Amino acid sequence: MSTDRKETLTFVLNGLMRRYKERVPDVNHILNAMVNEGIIQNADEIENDHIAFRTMGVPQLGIQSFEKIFMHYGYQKRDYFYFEGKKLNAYWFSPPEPHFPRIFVSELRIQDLSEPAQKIITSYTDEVKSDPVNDLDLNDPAAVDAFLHKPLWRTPTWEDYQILQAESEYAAWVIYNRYYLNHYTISVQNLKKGYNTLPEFNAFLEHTGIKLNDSGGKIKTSPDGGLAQSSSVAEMIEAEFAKGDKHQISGSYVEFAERRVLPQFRHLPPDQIKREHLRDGFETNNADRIFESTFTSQTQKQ
Ligand code: OOG
Ligand code: NI
Repeated sequence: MSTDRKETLTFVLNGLMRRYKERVPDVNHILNAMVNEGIIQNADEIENDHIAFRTMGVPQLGIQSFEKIFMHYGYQKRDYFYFEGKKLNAYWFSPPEPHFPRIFVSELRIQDLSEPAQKIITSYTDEVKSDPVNDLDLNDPAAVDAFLHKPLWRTPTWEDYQILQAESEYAAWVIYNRYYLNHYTISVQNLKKGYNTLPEFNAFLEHTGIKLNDSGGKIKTSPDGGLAQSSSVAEMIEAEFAKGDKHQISGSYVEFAERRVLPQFRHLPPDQIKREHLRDGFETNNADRIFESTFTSQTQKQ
């Protein structure tokens, strides 16, 4: 990969993280608590396991459009996931170099929704006449940064938001939040002893006042035991809808992941363990529950 592309990717990721930290005060709350606890000396030591985005699955948008951004920087498309109940498709993308985060991108299967919900969504997405990524100069870091943070369609009405939310919490999230970073993920397996497993790290998080998504239990574990994930409940943001209506809605959240050493590498001494020796990828049943971090069933729970 050329230096330019790597630099552009770094710029784009930094821009995403900057807005994300502003929108999700839990991020700095957790990082400060980790420093105070002596788990890390400073925030750059954190390994970001992956970041995630959500999209509307209409022909000119969706994964097929969005993925072109990160594939241009050397990301590779990996496994497909299908979420029947939530009416979603997703893929994960592996990074060009191991210090960059993996990316998880999902899209709403619009055609699986009711006729009225489809009409509402396309009334917004039809404003995007053609795939906007085709018109984007992917070698221009500022242009890509601006694209990821600009509205793709008009500001939704509160009424449309509520109708969508009653049928699909995911649809409501995307109609307002669009390509804002949905979450980043703190890797726990390389933290210091006492905090490097998910049960231990979660105990620390809850002690600092973080509310965890408990759908399917606070820790979601893959059947092979190699990938354990938890997430915070999304923080509420003040959203301004059409006609100046203001309401509190779900913003973004933080995830925590523990990847275990693959069986064939368990004989290696701990100081020789690298990313390629760990369980990679994602897990459908874990992901299915993690999506609910922005759902009312979690955010309105006392
Ligand atoms: C993504 C949920 C899935 C994971 O790591 O499996 C996920 C989302 O909420 O958009 O992040
Ligand atoms: Ni995730």
